Amino acid sequence: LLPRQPARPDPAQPLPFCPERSPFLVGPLTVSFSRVPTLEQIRAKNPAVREGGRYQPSTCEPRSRTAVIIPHRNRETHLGHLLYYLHPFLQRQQLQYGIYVVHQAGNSTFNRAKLLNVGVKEALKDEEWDCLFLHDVDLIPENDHNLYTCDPWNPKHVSIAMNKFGYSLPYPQYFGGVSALTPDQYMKINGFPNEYWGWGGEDDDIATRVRLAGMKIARPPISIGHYKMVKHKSDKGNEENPHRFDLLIRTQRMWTQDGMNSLTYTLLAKHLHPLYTNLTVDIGTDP
Ligand code: UD2
Ligand code: MN
Repeated sequence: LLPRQPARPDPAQPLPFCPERSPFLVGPLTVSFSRVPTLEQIRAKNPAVREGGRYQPSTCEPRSRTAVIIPHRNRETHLGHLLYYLHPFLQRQQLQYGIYVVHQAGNSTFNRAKLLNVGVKEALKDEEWDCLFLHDVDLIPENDHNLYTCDPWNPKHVSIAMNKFGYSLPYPQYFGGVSALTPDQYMKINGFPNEYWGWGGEDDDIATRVRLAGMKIARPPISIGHYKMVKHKSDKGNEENPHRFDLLIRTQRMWTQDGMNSLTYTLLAKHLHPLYTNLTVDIGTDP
């Protein structure tokens, strides 16, 4: 007589929800940039990640489907560090997730906020994501209790304590680095501004949009929102935006006209890399 086989989950039966608190969380993490992992090494450590950088838990129904959207150009080393830490981090949180890298084509001035709008638009064509994580490529979360889920009521600013600022919030309205919005919240603020070319200002514009749309900024506890930023110099093609203060004066007038409802771009390529979905996009040039 053969021993009875353990019951396989019946594909017709819905899986139970994942527990409210994942049993795999470990809390504070040690993050080091001394070695740059190769993409092969990262793949080998994350065998359950599917093409396009997608994952979902096999034994339970995730409590959030989260898209991580990363604006990118010419930061391959940083991308390696981020993917190395982020894939296991998100799997320990038992999330369904996808990672999108939005790559600005060409050499004209960089535009972080517009790239994020493109990422949101494209990601929502793939899946009904519950939560959008807008994520600098060079910021690594240092505590996995920092859940990559959204606040149901308010846009969440997540990278609140960075090594770069002595692990404290630099100023109350600060919204740079990593933030998380539901698609509804994202549309309610008309997305991010498209008109900030070069470094700076766009994050403060977004914080103002949140307020003007009648919401507040949610934040995780300061002890949990820890991030380590890879040290870097300022990039060629992302010089300080000299117009940022003029633009910030106009946010109140402009936010309903400049954003998701005025977004134009050309998607040049969409490639399902084993560890992320790469979107290469022509977003035009600084006028
Ligand atoms: C701060 C904010 C950032 C943004 C920026 C002003 C923090 C931690 N972050 O970042 O969210 O508000 O100020 O615009 O305070 N990038 C590329 N290639 C480039 C240039 C930029 O990939 O050539 C991407 C990359 O994801 C990078 C992000 O844009 O992390 C922000 O640029 P940054 O890291 O140079 O600016 P930083 O650290 O002052
Ligand atoms: Mn940075």
